[in-house]
Amino acid sequence: MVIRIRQSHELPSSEITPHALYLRRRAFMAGAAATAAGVVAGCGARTEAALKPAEKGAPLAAARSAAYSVSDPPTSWESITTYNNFYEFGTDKADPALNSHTLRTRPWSVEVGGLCQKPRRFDIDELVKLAPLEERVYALRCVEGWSMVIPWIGYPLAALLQRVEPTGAAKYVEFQTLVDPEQMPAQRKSWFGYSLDWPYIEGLRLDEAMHPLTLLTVGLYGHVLPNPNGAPIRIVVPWKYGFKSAKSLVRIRLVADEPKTSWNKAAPNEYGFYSNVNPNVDHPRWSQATERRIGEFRRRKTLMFNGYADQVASLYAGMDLRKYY
Ligand SMILES: Nc1nc2c(c(=O)[nH]1)N[C@H]1C(S)=C(S)[C@@H](COP(=O)(O)O)O[C@H]1N2
Ligand SMILES: [Mo]
Repeated sequence: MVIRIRQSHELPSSEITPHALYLRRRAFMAGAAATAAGVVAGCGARTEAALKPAEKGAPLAAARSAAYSVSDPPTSWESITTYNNFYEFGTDKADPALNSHTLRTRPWSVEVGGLCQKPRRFDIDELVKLAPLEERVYALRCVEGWSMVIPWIGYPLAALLQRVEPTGAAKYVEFQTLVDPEQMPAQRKSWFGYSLDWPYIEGLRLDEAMHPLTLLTVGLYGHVLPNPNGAPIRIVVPWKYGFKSAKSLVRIRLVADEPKTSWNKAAPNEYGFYSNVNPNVDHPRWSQATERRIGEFRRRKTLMFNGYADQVASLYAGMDLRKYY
């Protein structure tokens, strides 16, 4: 039996760790009982540490884009930086805030390559200046059934992809997160005995990647991106479940075939490649009709494509969204 230790944390996380529970159960069934017991011990030790919101890093100036912002009030900095999914630092919501101080975000570079005319490596400080920064207040809907409203800073991924000139053979884009167990403790083999395969891989169809809503993201709330949110650079795809928005990217590749993405590999019947937010297609283990907006009391209805249907529905014209979930 796996016992959950309550975190000393303002948000009750008990009902909303289905990603983690799945992996935990899978590891358990594979005979990793000893490791599972270790998890409990580890959690107990960590509850001693106080959970603090991320310190604000360097300010990052960006004008708010009205056209690409929702009007809902943004979730607090504290919640956005202490209630995270970032499995490289552990599977509990508080783990990224407690453990991500070991991530070094300078020097940092991102290799952009694959099927393109001008593949190259970009230094992070060059990437931040590659296109005008905008603030965009986006809704984020996690597949687990909670949501936030987050004022990101970045620019469309399209601006970067155009620089490298994708060839006609490029049909998809693959995103890779850093692998470094020294910096990302949950990548150590000894950590839990269950987790995802590293690197964390996500992907989009090329037209999705080129859509103006798809944001290459380097900041949050007027400051550089804090570590728990995927510093120094991540992708944000607001009409898809949050796990599509891969953090701490080191590699972006243009490819011909649909990338083999981490969550899809872990549980293909639960997490499809597309993973568009869709209240009409339930997860095999729970309904997707409603969500809990962090900071609100009552659940609210989940909107088709997370409220971005006007802008993105045409990308999926003629596709059976039950098949391509
Ligand atoms: N590399 C990496 N990226 C990731 C994840 C992760 O575990 N590792 N979790 C995803 C999930 S499930 C969600 S909901 C969002 C959460 O983003 P946030 O913590 O900035 O709100 O990040 C996504 N990106
Ligand atoms: Mo998520």
